[in-house]
Amino acid sequence: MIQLSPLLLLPLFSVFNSIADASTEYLRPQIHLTPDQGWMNDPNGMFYDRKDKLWHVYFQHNPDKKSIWATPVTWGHSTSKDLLTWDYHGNALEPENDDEGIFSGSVVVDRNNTSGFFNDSTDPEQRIVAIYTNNAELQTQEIAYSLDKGYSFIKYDQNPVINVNSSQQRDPKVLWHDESNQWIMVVAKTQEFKVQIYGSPDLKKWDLKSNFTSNGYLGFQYECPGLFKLPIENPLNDTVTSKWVLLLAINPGSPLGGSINEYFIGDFDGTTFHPDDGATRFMDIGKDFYAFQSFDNTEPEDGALGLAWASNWQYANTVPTEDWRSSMSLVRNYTLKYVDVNPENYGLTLIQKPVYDTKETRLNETLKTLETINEYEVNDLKLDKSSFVATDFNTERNATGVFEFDLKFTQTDLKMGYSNMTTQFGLYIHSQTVKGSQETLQLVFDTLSTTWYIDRTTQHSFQRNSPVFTERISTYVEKIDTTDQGNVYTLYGVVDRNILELYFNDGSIAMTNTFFFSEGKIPTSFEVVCDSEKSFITIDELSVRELARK
Ligand code: KTE
Repeated sequence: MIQLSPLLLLPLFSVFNSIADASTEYLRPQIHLTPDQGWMNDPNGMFYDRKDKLWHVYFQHNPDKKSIWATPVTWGHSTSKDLLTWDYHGNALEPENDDEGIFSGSVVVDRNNTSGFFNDSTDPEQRIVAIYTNNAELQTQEIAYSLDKGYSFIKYDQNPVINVNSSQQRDPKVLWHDESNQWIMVVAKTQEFKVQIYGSPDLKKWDLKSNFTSNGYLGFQYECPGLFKLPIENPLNDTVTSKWVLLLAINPGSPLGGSINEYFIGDFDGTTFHPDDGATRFMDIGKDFYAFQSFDNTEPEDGALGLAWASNWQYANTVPTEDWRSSMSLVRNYTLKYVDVNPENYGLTLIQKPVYDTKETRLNETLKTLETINEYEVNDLKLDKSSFVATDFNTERNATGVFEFDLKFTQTDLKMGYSNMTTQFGLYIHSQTVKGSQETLQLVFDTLSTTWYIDRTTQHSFQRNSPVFTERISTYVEKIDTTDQGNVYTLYGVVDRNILELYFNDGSIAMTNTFFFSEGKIPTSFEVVCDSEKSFITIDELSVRELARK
């Protein structure tokens, strides 16, 4: 019996898929970054060009049509003015040999020319230096500089800048540390569970300062570390108004299966990161948020901006899109905030909110790239089984499959949680009807467990064949307020063709998951459902906006 290696099976598997759904462009998100063609994973080298007001994202890429992770791994490159629509520029960095990879890394703006790569012909705001892992026999850290604002790079002729004779040191994220007047690099010594912290005056000479070791949920290996200082939205006093956050990714081994990002809150002194406690905190408790990276060179006072790869190594190579695979999450703004973790604990947590042309920023002329083509609102509704709450959008015209929604509700009967009969209410996101069938993405609140879950079961053959594509994913959510009516919760969500991003309680819990309707179906309508004769939920506010790009 010929033993087929898993990698060999992949193309076979994807051939079956393509028979099932000839064109898969209907699954391509419209306001999330995707590769025009080919494979995408980790975001790399993200920076904001303040002079041209242009956002740059590089990403792990293989532009050929197989759309699976394979060498040569390159840095693909896209730019955006509005963080929603992206222009693809092909490869910005390529390995010397086709069986090698330019693995993950970061970019810094070296405005004071500490590297010596630049002269006056390059605007200080556009002195771009990339720091990345060269993956060959060994994994070594290299640097390259750009003289054309980041579209092409010249590799440093004394590379590598760090070589520890290992095949498992990768993913350097570099930042300027004002307080100690040096470049700081966090890089993963993956299977030793170390985030190594190096310092440098010039991006060329690096000294190992410390190791952040064996913290958090270990999984199989650490990957893609990060480090940034975040403002506290509601400081307890006027002395501690910001904290440092160290980020890392683990894959495989997430408690949800596959890949996940975690973070630690603490202090950084230019040498060592000191976590405030031993807790493991996950950045996003969905299955499709990995290898997060923050932008370099943004205005720090409002928080850090960043995004993650919206997929999971458990099934990234087999998701049913053919000419391209995967997307990034929306760009999110990151801050810290004290919240009621539970009735007896008031603690700091990461707050994340999508940064794009939302209803708040719609007045901001520079981000006028989205328009609301359909709007639905319902307020102060005591929901029960007899309620009929559904958008009445005209689905015959060309639906966009892109929505944002806001929900604020009060659980008015708290006793419901103590019976053995659970009661549920939820948002059903329906597709249009194709050949007599409609598909639904369910978002349900279960009173017995005071839990939100999504059910992303669809009719797509991919899901029948992918046992680890978990179909129900849940999270508990603490109430955000209590009134004399009951416990109050809020939820903001964005659904965009094949991705659902949920932000509970003003961004204190985030959950990102992809889903795959079949046969050309896209999200076109919302319905609020409830299974209880006796009302236990009041919909205080629900608004649904169908969005279109101008
Ligand atoms: C890739 O499977 C390996 O060889 C890792 O688990 C994936 O590694 C390579 O992707 C990451 C980074 O650590 C690498 O730099 C990059 C994380 O494409 O997704």
